Amino acid sequence: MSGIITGKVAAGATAAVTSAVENVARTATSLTAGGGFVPREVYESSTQITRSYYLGHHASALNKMRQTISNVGLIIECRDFRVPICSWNPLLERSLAASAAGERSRIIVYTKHDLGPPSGNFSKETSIEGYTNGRYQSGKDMVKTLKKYHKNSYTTKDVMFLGTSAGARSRNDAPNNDKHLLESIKRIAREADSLTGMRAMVVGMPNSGKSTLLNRLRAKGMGLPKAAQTGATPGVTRKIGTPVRIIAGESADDPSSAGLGEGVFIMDTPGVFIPYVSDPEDMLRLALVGCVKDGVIPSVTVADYLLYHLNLVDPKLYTRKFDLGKPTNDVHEFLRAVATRTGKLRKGSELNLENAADWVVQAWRRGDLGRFALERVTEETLAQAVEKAREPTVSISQARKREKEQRKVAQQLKWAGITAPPGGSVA
Ligand SMILES: Nc1nc2c(ncn2[C@@H]2O[C@H](COP(=O)(O)OP(=O)(O)OP(=O)(O)O)[C@@H](O)[C@H]2O)c(=O)[nH]1
Ligand SMILES: [Mg+2]
Repeated sequence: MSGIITGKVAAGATAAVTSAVENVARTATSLTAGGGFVPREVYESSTQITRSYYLGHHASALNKMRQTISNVGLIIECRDFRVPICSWNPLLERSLAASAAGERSRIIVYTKHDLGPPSGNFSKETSIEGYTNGRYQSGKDMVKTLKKYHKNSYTTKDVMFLGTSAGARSRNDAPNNDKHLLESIKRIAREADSLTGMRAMVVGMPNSGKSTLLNRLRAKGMGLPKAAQTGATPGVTRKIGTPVRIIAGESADDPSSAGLGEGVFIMDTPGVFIPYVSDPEDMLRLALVGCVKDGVIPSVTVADYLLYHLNLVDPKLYTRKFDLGKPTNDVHEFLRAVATRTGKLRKGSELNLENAADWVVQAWRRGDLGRFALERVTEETLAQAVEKAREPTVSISQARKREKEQRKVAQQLKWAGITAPPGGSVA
């Protein structure tokens, strides 16, 4: 199958990517030569970065979901609040939207809100440069823009922002919207008005928090224990789950249950990735949040992308923590400091930069190195994403062929003394 990557492809790209990172780091260091620190304004992603993580079980899960969908009245789609645009999977949406009765109802849940930018006035976060100088969007602004945007959709019945209290800094910060979400699901079930109740399916990209959401709804709605396995790596759920009840059926003792039939059941599904990610920076974003299995993109490259953001948000987030006298754009200098501080050593006391890279990425994912989103949501960026999704799905082999041709053109331009724009060789 052309759309499915193998470990070999990922491994083959590793050497090229590492050397690309070295190039970026060298260029960036020279920027600081004049004195004050200048962060990289643009991330020059290598075009050699693996651009897919569409695995065999993603394709077969999607097929099974298509077969099961006719019984499903509601899709609950999870997206990661830190990457609200690139964690949208248009393929999933296109495959599951239609029903015999027309477009199927949908609720969009932005998960991991607690790991995204702060919504309120928190002294610690508001002293962060990236928020005061407007370079990074506040959580409040992101929520407002996304809510307004989804209001225009006929099938999107609700938009919710959820976080877990584990990462929360205040009550506002991890909005406990489970109750609101259950109310919304009940409303849709009543509209469906089926004697047998309603079936909902929770879908989304890998590791976006689908199983966690199912467990939360079951706990809140039925007071029942965890039904789905969860975990910090993508690919924990491999099969479509059996429907589990999250809302009780109609009962004569409870007038508020009228119209719910047998109640509401929800099915967990495996995360499904996009067949091909055209923008290499999107692939880095998805790798950094943990939607792509660690190792598909070399950890040093992912750490370099994190460093790029840390420098733009506020270098203080890491300089103090890792005893670096001054900020740096050089990922190796950064990782040497991380390795020294955290004791990531190889035999013979040599610093282990790969382990340091893994460690620092995990620290950011836990919310220990600043909380910020990797994309800005505006009417323009949202419209661009919709435009991009309209492009026909390209298979990996088609995309590789296209890139090869574009690289050839870029090389010819270079020989002719014409410089192509950074990243310009990729469609
Ligand atoms: N901080 C925080 N962590 C979350 C949130 N939701 C989920 N997680 C964590 O994210 C990780 C992935 O959660 P899962 O529910 O397993 O994700 P999934 O979408 O089912 O993943 P796959 O089945 O692998 O596709 C777990 O470590 C969860 O604890 C959230 O809102 N905030
Ligand atoms: Mg899961």
